[in-house]
Amino acid sequence: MAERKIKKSVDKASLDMMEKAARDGVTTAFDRAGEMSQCAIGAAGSCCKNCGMGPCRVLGVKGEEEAARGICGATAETIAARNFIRMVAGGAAAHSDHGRGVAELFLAAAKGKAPGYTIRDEQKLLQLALEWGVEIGERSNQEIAVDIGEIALAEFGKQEGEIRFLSRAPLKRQELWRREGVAPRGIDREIVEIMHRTHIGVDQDYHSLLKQGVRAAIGDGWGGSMIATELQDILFGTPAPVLGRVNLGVLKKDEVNLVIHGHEPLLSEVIVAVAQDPEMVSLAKAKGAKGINLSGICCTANEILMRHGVPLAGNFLQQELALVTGAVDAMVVDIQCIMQSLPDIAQCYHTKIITTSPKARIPGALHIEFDEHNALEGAKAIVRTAIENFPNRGNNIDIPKEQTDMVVGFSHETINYLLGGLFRASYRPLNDNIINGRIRGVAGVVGCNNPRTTHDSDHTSMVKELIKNDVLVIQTGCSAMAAAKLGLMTPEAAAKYAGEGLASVCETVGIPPVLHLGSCVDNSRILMAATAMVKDGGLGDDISDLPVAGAAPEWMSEKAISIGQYFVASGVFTVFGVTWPTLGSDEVTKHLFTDFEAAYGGIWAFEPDPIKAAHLMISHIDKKRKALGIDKARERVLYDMEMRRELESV
Ligand code: SF4
Ligand code: MSK
Repeated sequence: MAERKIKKSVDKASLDMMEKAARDGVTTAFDRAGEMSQCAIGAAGSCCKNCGMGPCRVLGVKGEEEAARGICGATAETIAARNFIRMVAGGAAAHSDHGRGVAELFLAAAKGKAPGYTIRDEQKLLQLALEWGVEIGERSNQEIAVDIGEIALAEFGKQEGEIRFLSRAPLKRQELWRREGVAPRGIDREIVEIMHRTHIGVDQDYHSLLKQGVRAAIGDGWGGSMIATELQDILFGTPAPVLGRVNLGVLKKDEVNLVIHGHEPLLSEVIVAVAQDPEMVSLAKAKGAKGINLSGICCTANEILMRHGVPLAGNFLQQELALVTGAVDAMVVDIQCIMQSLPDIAQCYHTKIITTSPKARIPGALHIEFDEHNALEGAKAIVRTAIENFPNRGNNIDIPKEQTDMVVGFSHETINYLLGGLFRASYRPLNDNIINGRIRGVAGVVGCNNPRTTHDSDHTSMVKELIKNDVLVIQTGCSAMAAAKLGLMTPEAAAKYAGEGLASVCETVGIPPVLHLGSCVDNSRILMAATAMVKDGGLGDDISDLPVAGAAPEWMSEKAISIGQYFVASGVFTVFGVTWPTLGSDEVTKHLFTDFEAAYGGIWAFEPDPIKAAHLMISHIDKKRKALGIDKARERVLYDMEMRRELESV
């Protein structure tokens, strides 16, 4: 086995389970990453396999011959740009098909065809009705919701005009998108157009290809993902602050452990209710367990954590390790980020792997298909399967002790309320504290784990560096879980890790210095938070004027590329770590890293060192502060009693 040059993880629970996996003869992604040498040509975006004449490799690396063009004549620029926007298409499709699934369930629920689902956030339903021009009058919530569901579904297949949520963006941003020709017409259309343009012999100008990538990514962030977030909030409730816990220590030795994994919380919402059903709890007790313990992995977990406080067992690279504990009686998965190795690993223990989506089948897994018309029965069958498997546990059980408290549930609405209060909900206090320099800026740190770098290390190093420098951090996805494991999502973390200015604001408002905003599709909440900051005034008139930055230090999925691209297209400086998929073309890389700023006000950057990357973000934030004329304010952040009293009154 090849020796890894990096540490596998900074998380003790994960390291302990890797050791147990080795003792048990189980191979995980950490081992496979060590064994699998990475193809430098593919990693740089210089391998094209878009037709049967190829694959064509067009990058010269040590020991490799350089070919200037593919057989069809495609240049290194064309190939890198095509590969890059195909990643955007993959990511945008994943988020958006999730959004479509939510819209379909939403419509079925509104029509009374999905028993067990109801409207939980009436206020948000009515707000959306007003926004979309849906008649409210004397109509019932169900009638209004039918119209909303139909409009939402139509957004995916729309052929002309613009997707509706673009009108949420600052006016200047909307004008920019129209001027640049990147306002998406329909969510699906822009994704399909990427697949068309990147077919052999179609679009062969990297500028034009990358522009279509921008258009499809905007359709993800301001379209498919935003629809998913909005409709999930209406259907399942908008998250509000709730206590949670994270890490493998949340698994329980004496209870039935059912782990929920994936991204689409449609069925999991019902599983949460069923697991509390006295009939199910009695059944668990009859099988010798003390109860039923739900926990989660990846973003379905983030969803049910934010809404119900269900604990997180771990992030992407901990999915296999959860099984290695020997204590998971069933793992139910829906879509995205699910490793095909799970059923094989499950065979070494007693775990049942249950797939539920017709779009995500895995050989060796038990399939209990999600049926929105009968979700309750499906959820009961899943919970029962876990319970009945409890007595089959062997003796080879080792649950790590590690688990950390966290406060989660910072939806855009919650931040608004916490900062401004019930009667004057606004982002004004945040803007004021940015203007007076107590908060230097805001950073969105998101994305995956990647075993090509040390698990959780880049996330936590970057986040600590940012908050130490008075940058408020907002997070989603697996990155949020990494920070939470270190204890960064508790109010106490402000005094321990944050700079004096940020800490003083956090202590006054009672928030952690690192806010958990939810799942991958909830990156749309970050877009809404940035827009609210612009609309509250004092920080320019576009997202690109704000002292904000984005990052995905341990990214691996195509979804992360799509998210990064819509951050950039929305005017945000965005830095990725680990690897960068266009390094095979200097021109394409320069276009993304430099030229994009003139067009979109946001740019990409690549920096695998998380501390250096944090300082790129801080420099960008300082550049924006200077442009706004608020850079001087930072110099007087020395607190006398008067300033503290002023802060208390904010
Ligand atoms: Fe090679 Fe062109 Fe075919 Fe790509 S599309 S595999 S570069 S011949
Ligand atoms: S789950 S896309 S590994 S964040 Fe959303 Fe984590 Fe990345 Fe999947």
